[in-house]
Amino acid sequence: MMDGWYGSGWGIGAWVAMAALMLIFWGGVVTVVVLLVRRPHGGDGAGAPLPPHHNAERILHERFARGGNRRTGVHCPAGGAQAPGMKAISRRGQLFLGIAATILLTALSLVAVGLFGGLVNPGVTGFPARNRCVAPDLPGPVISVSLTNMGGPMMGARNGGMGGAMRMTADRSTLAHGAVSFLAANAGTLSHELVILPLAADQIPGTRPIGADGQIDEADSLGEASNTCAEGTGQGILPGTTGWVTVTLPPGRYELVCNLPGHYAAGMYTQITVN
Ligand SMILES: [Cu+2]
Repeated sequence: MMDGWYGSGWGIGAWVAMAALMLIFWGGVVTVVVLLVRRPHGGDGAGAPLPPHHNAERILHERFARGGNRRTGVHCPAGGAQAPGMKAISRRGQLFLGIAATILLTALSLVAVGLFGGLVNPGVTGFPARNRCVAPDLPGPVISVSLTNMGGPMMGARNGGMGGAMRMTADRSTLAHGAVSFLAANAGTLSHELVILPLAADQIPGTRPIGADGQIDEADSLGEASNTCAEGTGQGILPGTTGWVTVTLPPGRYELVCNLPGHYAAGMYTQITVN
């Protein structure tokens, strides 16, 4: 359900805006080309001297006029300005060709941007079709959790000092006890995960002691989503993809964390309350 646009670096609005800009751009290019090609064929322009860059074309036509007619059937009018074949395309035909060329160029540009973006930053900028995560129908209420980080790949490589650089946000903070599913979408540029830890009565989220390895103790984990495009435990949720997990939670407070080295310290935690 939450595949495709969710977690993609570009929203649908950005793609629509880019498509519109490309349409305008290519429309302009095609219009200019059509005008340049058509200009010498204007009805009363036949007598006007041709600009230097048309010399080659004129020579060609003079050659056709001298010896080409009998063999090729190509005919050039006295003005010598009409290209062979061009006269066969009507004004409406030119308009149609111009529109078709504009649409084709726009489509090719969008495909190129989508493929190029996907290659440069897999799963983040590419077309939604590249994001193959389609979560099955998950049991119970489904909490959508967003995993994000700002900045480049260096961010979070070391523990500490990056407070606020990473975020974990859930689309709700309270829910009823029982079976619940967490759907974690990685909208960042690094791998992330979602681990569910119980919070003691007086425990404040974000204050767990952090070890020398940049991680917190997750021995009492109730479940985790750290599998790319799959359920449960794995090697981390890759950028632009999702992972999910279903757990049964008794009433209480819980802390959702990302326990990849340095990420908890950088701010990847949030609290939920089960009633
Ligand atoms: Cu993380």
